[in-house]
Amino acid sequence: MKRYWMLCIAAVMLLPGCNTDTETTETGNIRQAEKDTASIAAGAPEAAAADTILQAVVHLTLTASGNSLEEMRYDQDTLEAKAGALIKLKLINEAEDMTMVHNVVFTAPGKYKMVALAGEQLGASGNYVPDTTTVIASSPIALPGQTVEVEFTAPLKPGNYEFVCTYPEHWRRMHGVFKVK
Ligand SMILES: [Cu+2]
Repeated sequence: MKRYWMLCIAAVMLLPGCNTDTETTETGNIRQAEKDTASIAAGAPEAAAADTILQAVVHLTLTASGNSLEEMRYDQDTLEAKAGALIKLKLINEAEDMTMVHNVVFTAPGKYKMVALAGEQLGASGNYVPDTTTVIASSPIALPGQTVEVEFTAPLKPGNYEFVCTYPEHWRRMHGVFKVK
């Protein structure tokens, strides 16, 4: 009986060491969970490939303004990101005129006009975004005064990709270069 109690005391004395181990494990699990969330948010196979390194996150804001076809514009003609980064882009539509409906669609190099014309053909029922591999990502439509968001993984291959508003006729003034480095 005496021996049994001795063992219990020894076990209690060892406990602080055990606690430290538990904390370390928990922190590890939390980090793993964050990583998983980032991969799911990106929703792309590239994200899974980058699983061992934390994916870089780039926050971008693009503002659309102007109240006519002649004045409408994005505030930037160039956006930049590292290859494979998780892009979190906000599109702010500052227009007040109800015809100024915008989106932002990221396309393969040299394809912005082709994608915009295909989107125009689809019309509102297709959200003005064609289902093609030349489209990398697209935001929802932002009505005047609205802000919308889009999240996607930047291409792994560096290059001068493009972005465009695919609402009918808007590609003429609303497009730019998406530099992936
Ligand atoms: Cu537009």
